[in-house]
Amino acid sequence: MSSAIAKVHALEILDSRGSPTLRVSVQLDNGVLGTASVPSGASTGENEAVELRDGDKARYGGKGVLRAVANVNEVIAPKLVGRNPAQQAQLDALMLELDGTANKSRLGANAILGVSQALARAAATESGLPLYAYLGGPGARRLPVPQMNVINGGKHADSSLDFQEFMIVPHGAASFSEALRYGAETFQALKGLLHQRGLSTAVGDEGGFAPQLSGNEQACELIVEAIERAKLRPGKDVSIALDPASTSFFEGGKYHLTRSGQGEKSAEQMIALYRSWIDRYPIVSLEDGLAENDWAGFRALTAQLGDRIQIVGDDILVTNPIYIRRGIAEKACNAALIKLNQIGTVSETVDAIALCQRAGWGFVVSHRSGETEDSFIADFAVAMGGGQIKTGSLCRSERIVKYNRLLEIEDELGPAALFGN
Ligand code: 2PG
Ligand code: MG
Repeated sequence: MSSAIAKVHALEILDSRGSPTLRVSVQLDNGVLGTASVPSGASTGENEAVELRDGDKARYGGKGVLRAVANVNEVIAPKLVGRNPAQQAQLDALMLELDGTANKSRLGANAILGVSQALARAAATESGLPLYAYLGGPGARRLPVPQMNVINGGKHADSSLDFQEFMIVPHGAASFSEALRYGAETFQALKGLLHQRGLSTAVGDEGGFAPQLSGNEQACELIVEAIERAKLRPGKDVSIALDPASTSFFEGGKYHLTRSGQGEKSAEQMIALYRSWIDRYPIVSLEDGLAENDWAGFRALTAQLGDRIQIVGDDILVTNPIYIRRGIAEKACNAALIKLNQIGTVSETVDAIALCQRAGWGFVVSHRSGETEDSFIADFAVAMGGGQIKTGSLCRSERIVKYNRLLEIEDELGPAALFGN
């Protein structure tokens, strides 16, 4: 006899930016407990599922989540009590039905996701399996190559950079733990380099440095130098991934590189810029190189550069099967960023990934810029087996907790562990 859900309870907690979010716990009648905390983005896509906030300016500047908390405790919980926690798909569908909107705006995707993830945790514990094995089955053993955001700009930092994320990708390592070391050593080398040049080593939202550089390109130069300083080989041991998050500087049909003083550019000019960078720097992946509604631009970008690097859609696809299907049909990208809270349930996220897999696309399981001490995505990345994760820099515990969880999983798998894609 499997255990039934006895209690579902949500609490308002704070995320890594000090903004409110939810923690949800699901308790079973045999005492097993599963908890999950919900992340929050800053550079959000307009088609993401709705993060329900109170709008009451008297609390947290309107960012409180007490309505979402109440939706869990008063609307969702009574419907889940007595149900079997292992019925993830049915329970996720039940919450969608309770919500009744296309974008989860009634109950809030934050409320629904917290419950969905806590259910998975409780069911995993109940079944005696670690989360990655419960969600991924007995074959789940592929540790992901991390995209580590070591220089922050855009909406994540007050730096001089228009582009949001300059990441290092230690794909040349033989194992996850070795890759983590490559990343951490490059991060420390970069710190030394910035310090030496009199540049700030203060960090942005995802723990990457946020210096005042002369332009976006200088970030790539510094990273290559840091990789070499760490006695690693650029392009062989460690490469570069970019997430310009271009939606955030797109206005009136143009890309405005205002902060760096590079003026305004058309989609074609942006593609030319990326091509020139790819020629000169070891770039392997480009996420949101163009804005979320620039489908024509994305098609051109993928047609021109998609055979050289991974073209990842984040804001344009929002982990939503509707947009991923369109992206596949139009060849707008060749990979998707996967964020559970963009779509709002574990089941729908798994569906989104299945679409990518069937199309031969890559996918990158990702954190948000506002995170918590929850390491769910580490297990989720191994469960889904795509071989890629993006979870921030090599400092700040809300980022490191994911890396440390991956180390634990690697250790547990022992020689069965695989690395990369
Ligand atoms: C992104 C994310 C995560 P945010 O654009 O990929 O790095 O940022 O969570 O602010 O949307
Ligand atoms: Mg992005």
